[in-house]
Amino acid sequence: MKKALIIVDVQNDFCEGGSLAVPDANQIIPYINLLMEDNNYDEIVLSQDWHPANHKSFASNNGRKVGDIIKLNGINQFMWPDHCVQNTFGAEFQKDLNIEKATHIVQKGLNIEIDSYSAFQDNNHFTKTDLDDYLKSKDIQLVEIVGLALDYCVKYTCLDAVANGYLTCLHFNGTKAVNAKPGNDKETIFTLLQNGVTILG
Ligand code: VGL
Ligand code: ZN
Repeated sequence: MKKALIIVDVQNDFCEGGSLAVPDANQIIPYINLLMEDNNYDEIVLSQDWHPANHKSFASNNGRKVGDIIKLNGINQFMWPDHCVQNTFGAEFQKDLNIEKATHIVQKGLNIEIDSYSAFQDNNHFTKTDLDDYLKSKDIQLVEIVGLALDYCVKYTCLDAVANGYLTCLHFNGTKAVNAKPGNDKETIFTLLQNGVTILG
């Protein structure tokens, strides 16, 4: 059975010092590097949040405060700080992540009207990225998922991986949540388990 590692959004803005820093994000990087050394993944995919500067998920582009929730094309949209703007340092992969073995990059969040947490599709389910077609073309049946942030992009990437028919595993040591409220990790893991995701150490 062919297997892929999907590394979600390990980019400067989500890491230490970034504009949307995930607490302890940098701790997962050595773990992810070891996974790539120790396993013979058939494919290693990097997802990259890649927003235009005028993206409507940014509070600054709506005259809102970070943390507000607005309706965007009929669905709730959390207002984020500006982050992962195309061709900026914040959007680059964190330098300690070993990206040499990556075989494919999926960029998401390019449409200013719709956010995209999942690496497979946008939040409105209007447009798919090329990730599913890519993995199917390579005969991948099992995906292991790591990256940032557990409660947003990692969660929705895991759920879509199951929905698209992959045996789906999340490495708990390879992910961190942006919302550090007590019980948040447990709640996310519970949802993932209920939906058929296997949680690994
Ligand atoms: C993410 C919020 C906004 C993520 C991306 O990678 O989890 N979170 N954009
Ligand atoms: Zn984003």
